[in-house]
Amino acid sequence: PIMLSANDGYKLWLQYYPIENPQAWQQDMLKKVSIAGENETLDIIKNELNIAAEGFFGQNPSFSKENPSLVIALKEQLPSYLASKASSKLGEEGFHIFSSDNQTVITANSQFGLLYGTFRLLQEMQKSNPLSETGIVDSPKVQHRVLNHWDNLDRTVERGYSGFSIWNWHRLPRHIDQQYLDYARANASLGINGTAITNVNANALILTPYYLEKAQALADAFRPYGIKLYLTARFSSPIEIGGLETADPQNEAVKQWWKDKAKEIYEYIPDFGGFLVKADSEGQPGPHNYGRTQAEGANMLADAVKPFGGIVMWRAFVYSENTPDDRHKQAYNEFVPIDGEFRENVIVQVKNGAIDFQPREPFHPLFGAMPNTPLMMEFQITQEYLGHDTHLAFLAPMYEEVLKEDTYINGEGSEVAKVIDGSLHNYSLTGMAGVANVGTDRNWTGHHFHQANWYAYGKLAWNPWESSEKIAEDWIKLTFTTEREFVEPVKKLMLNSHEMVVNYMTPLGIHHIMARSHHYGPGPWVTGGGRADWTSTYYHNASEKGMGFDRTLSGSNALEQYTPELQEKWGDLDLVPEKFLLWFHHLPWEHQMKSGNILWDEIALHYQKGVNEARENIKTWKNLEKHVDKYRFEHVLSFMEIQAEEAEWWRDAVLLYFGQYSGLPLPEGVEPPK
Ligand code: GCW
Repeated sequence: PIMLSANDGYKLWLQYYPIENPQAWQQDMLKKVSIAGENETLDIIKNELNIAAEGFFGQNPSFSKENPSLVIALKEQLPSYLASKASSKLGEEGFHIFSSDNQTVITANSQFGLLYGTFRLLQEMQKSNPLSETGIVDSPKVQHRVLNHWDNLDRTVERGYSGFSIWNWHRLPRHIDQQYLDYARANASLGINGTAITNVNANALILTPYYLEKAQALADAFRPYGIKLYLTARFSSPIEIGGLETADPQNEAVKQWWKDKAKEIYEYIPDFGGFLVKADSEGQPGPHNYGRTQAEGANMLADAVKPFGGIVMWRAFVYSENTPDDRHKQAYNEFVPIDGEFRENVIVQVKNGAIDFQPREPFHPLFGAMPNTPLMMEFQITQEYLGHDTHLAFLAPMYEEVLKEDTYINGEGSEVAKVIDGSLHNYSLTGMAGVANVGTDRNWTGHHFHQANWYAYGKLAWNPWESSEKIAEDWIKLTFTTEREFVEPVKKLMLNSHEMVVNYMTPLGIHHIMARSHHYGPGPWVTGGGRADWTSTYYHNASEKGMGFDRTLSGSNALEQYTPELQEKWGDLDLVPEKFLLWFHHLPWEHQMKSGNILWDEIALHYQKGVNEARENIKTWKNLEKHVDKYRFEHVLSFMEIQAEEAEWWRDAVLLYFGQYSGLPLPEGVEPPK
């Protein structure tokens, strides 16, 4: 049996493991540190330097103003000869790390800039990257970098696979658990500056004094880390907790109720970030209940928080079973006509794809289509449709694929990332949300490697142009070791892992064929009974004639929601990337693929490929045993074995099911089902 050790993963990417044979610059830098001023954030910085120096070199820095090796100060506090060397482009949250004579300087315009700079410097040290001549100048490209917790007040987590909610409502507000601070610290180390702590399928009770007191305690704990707190607002709250008869956004009493509620919240939390809202979707109440638009609903809440500087993040995940149209088209149809009707402090939060966090989706057609309304990205970090906790899937390549896709809205070079950083339409508000995968598991995220998805989200929210390769490499070095023999194979494995999952779950544009409601494992057979748009057959349309969702002119024509450049490319069988083939087209089983195979064979070979890759990962990992502590080694191995076994389950289930329709034998190289 293995005893739990310090390496149970709790320390995430902040391991600060000993630096072997440290170079002089590494050791010297943390010897004598001068920190200008005193406040809680500076205390956090000090603490961080202590933990890091202890971990790296087994020694603590001395904090002194005399001859410091490291100077941490706001720009305005620096002596002029240093201030003149600091970049003038730091903004509110950016930082500059540079060397001058024998000193290293971290400077910024705010405490939080200093905090981010400190974390960055420590990360560079752990990676043994010496500072370049110019040092590091960096600032976030997105304003609101927010985690969304789908955490319920009873501590269950919707789509959460890493234990229970870390918010212990029973002990709050009096007990502030160390885990809250560790959570805030981990976020700050990535530059995440907001957290919406409650489920978007919201419980109105969170807005009552009993819970506001608890939320206040969390907000107080997070504040020195630069993290703002947001709450989800249930649209029917005025009825449920306010005693009103309606929640109609045009009703004066309702408007006043929200204004009073906002005022009350700001008494508890003076820097409250604002509301996150899911309305008119999957049974949630919303403005539709009163014949009002999404803008009318959002604006009412926006007016309420406006006097206090709050914002409303209004989700575009609006679709209804009563709309005969392809679900793919509904959000676009609903929101594009009201572009420009939202208040200035509303940002519309759009999932990366039009359906729902599938292993692969083309980008959501709303990106680029609302030049007059700020849009923010919503990525899912938790793996609802990607094997939950046990299937290793590094999601940065999936996020990157969406961010770097060209919308062509203002001609070539109109990437989704430019919608998100605001540059394409000059948005005054920008943001990115990540649906958190954090829970009470000792290692926070279930699978050790899924810590990397939290990390990746943070890095991409800071800079949507960051590459997944860099993210993977940095994360591995910070979390495990800098040894090349470990870093290279693990990086390769991670970078391929999302595609591997696509291969054994939903290759070639197949989507939403997971088992019903829990979405774990295959369920292509899920038909009828309940909502059509929650069944697999709605999406794959398999029959003797073939399979796929025809979204071209002959079908739902969802393609029309994209620019002509993309319509041309994705609508044309010769041009459409095969990864989107069955997303946009319904094709016969004998359709000729680029490889020369027919569609059926190609599908089968993808499933087999996914299985082979999952098996291969086990071998790769076993070869790396000597580089990893026993606990993490065994934990990851055990999950990889589950994954390989379940990749087979996927392959067998899906091929047996579709095989009934294709009536074709499995091609050579595909193992017969067990
Ligand atoms: O992905 C789907 C999930 C729901 C979720 C919903 C949403 C919070 O199956 O559990 O509800 O999306 O994003 O609102």
